[in-house]
Amino acid sequence: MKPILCPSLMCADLGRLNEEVRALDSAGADIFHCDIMDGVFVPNITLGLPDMCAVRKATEKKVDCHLMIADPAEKVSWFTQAGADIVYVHPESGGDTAEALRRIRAAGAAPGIAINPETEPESVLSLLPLCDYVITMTVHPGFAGQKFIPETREKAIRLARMKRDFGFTLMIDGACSPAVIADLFAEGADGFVLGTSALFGKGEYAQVLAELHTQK
Ligand code: S6P
Ligand code: MG
Repeated sequence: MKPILCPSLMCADLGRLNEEVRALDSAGADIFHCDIMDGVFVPNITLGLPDMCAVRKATEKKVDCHLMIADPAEKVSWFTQAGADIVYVHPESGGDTAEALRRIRAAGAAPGIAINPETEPESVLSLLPLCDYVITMTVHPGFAGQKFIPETREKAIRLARMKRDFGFTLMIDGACSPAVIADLFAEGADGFVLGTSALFGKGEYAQVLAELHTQK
């Protein structure tokens, strides 16, 4: 089994988004990660719906939307209708998270939650049966280029053990360096969001992704 590698497109050259996605696709990327922010739930705004649509047009591979927006239940359909394969919502962002997850599934996409560094998995247990994917954030949501928060490692390992009971795919987002990927893949995480710590600015995409795919 190889780690699932998900380039974070907010870290790509957005002036050449179509070319970037096509280059990453042929270089071996597995899922394209779109960070959608509203400046309310997090103090930043990055990609929006038109960017996600442009990504969708550029690849046949899976596209995910990591929604960092307040009260997402009313808005998940914008992203499922635009062709997102996976939609993540934050239980910390308000509104009815279970309803958001049900709407994502009803629209034919895979539902997921993304949890903040401070959120304990035990506090979202009732949501886990509704999820195909879980992202555990290893930085505070909002910005690329942050430092890995060491306390999140133990939680990622705990979540990896919980996969047996709930059957979700576990993804790690935030400061995923090659060392973090090697460590947490060995501990049972399935996939990693790749930003400035492992992919962008690190050389040829094909070579970087091939090396990251080669984990024991
Ligand atoms: C942050 C966002 C992430 C970042 C990614 C950047 O809110 O959810 O997906 O884009 O973590 O990676 P890096 O390696 O620069 O931390
Ligand atoms: Mg993200």
